[in-house]
Amino acid sequence: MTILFISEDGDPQRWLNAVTEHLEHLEHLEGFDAANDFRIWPDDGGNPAAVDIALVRLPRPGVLAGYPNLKAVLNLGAGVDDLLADPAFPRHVPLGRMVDDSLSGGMAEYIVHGVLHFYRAFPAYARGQKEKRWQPLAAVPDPGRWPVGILGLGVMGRAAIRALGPFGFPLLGWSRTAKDIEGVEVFAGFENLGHFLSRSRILICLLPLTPETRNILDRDAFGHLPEGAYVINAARGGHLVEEDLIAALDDGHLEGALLDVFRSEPLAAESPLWNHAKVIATPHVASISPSRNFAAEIANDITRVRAGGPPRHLVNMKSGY
Ligand code: NDP
Ligand code: OXD
Repeated sequence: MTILFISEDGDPQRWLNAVTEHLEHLEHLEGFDAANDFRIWPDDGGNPAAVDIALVRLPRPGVLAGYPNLKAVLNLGAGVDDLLADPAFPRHVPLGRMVDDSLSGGMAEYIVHGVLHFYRAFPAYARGQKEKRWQPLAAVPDPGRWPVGILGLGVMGRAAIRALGPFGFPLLGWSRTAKDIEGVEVFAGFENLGHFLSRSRILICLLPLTPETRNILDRDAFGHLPEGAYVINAARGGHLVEEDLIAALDDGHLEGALLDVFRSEPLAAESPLWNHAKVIATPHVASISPSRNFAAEIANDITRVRAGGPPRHLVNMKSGY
């Protein structure tokens, strides 16, 4: 039985280090011998039939289909859209994803930073500083007049909600299924999306990327947002129609955007988003992976899978998240 690490992430070594630095977690696994039972793709010496678990971070499309006896694929990240976009992905194999407190804690910090940045008018003060203009705003704004709408009420959305709770913003949430979350007005389904958007002064996207949610942040959605609204996208670049965002910022309907993810990453040098006066761009770092608990989480899942169970955070192949 062999664990295979496969990554074509921009920096696969970073991921490999995170796995191998903590091999002692794996060595606690019964019968696990790191020297023989852990392999790194591409590995032409090994027998593909011996591989029972694949640890993956952006594997090359088609690669996983070459391992006929997989008991699980464990994704070293939260989002699985890249994996499921591969037509050759072995859909009969249980797919687990990363969920842990340091990933969601990082996201919560990022979202709180973004919301406070816009609410406390930091973009205006940054412009003032450039122009050496001493111009305080008249008063601290009233958080009650800054409703924050969160698209996606899963692990990340709920972490953001918990972190935003103490600031007093009215909180709105949107998800596929109806739910009851204390202190949050929840809207469910596309039939209620327009109403949800029309109430959100700051819109935050924390949805998984699926065929239903692709391009959800488009001209139509921006049209529903109130005049002067802000957009934060920390989910996936495929949610956002970048030209529509730029148009809504340029015509003054939207006031600003904080973007962590892009349709193509790294963001191309010629992208107008780099220099747009109303855009803040960060390089996919809302949650910094690998997280602190990374290796322990993997070891936990490997133990479960080898005992015949599913990974702890199993992806639903039908819904795609
Ligand atoms: P979850 O699976 O825990 O939550 C997904 C949420 O989205 C659920 O509330 C779900 O609704 C909702 N949803 C899914 N499809 C729809 C739909 N069609 N209509 C309405 N709501 C929908 O995911 P996470 O919170 O863990 O992660 C979300 C995404 O965040 C990841 O997929 C990843 O792309 C991104 N991410 C980005 C990071 C970064 O560093 N920038 C780091 C980590 C994650 P319901 O509750 O009804 O099922
Ligand atoms: C992600 C992650 O899904 O880094 O973006 O975990």
